[in-house]
Amino acid sequence: MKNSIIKIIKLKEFSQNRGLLSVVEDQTLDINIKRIYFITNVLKSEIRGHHAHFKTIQYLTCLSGSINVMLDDGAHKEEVLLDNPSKLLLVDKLIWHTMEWKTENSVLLVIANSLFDENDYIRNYQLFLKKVGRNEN
Ligand code: T46
Repeated sequence: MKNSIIKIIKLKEFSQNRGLLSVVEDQTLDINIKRIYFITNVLKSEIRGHHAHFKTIQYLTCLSGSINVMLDDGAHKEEVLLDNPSKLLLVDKLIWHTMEWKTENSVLLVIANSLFDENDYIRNYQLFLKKVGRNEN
């Protein structure tokens, strides 16, 4: 049986009556962090992503609200709901991904191992399938 594409890291968390504190430390991740970005002000049902990266490896977490992430390695598709800031989802290179905002104004935080480079994006699904050695028919 094939391994799941979904790899979740559970963050160390400190929950008291003052709220929830979650920690990402250098050793939590298998990457050297080069960039952090966050996506805010998104309407409910909006779908973003629709691409893969040649080299970039990322970790996604939903800081507030809920976002459904679909991952596709060219052979299998899997979905995971990010609805908890203590869950970090690994999105490896050469994984086609889309993110659907299940709740308006959910906040997506992304930790990446590269600086932004548009040439690292594969935005055409057929090219993606070719790159991962699959052809759709
Ligand atoms: C990803 C998912 C999870 C920059 O100029 N610098 C940056 O660091 C980023 C991330 C984006 N941009 C520009 C590129 C586009 O002109 O911001 C614009 C919107 O980017 P995009 O349409 O790719 O956004 P999403 O939400 O579809 O994808 C983003 C990341 O771009 C992508 O790498 O994996 O979040």
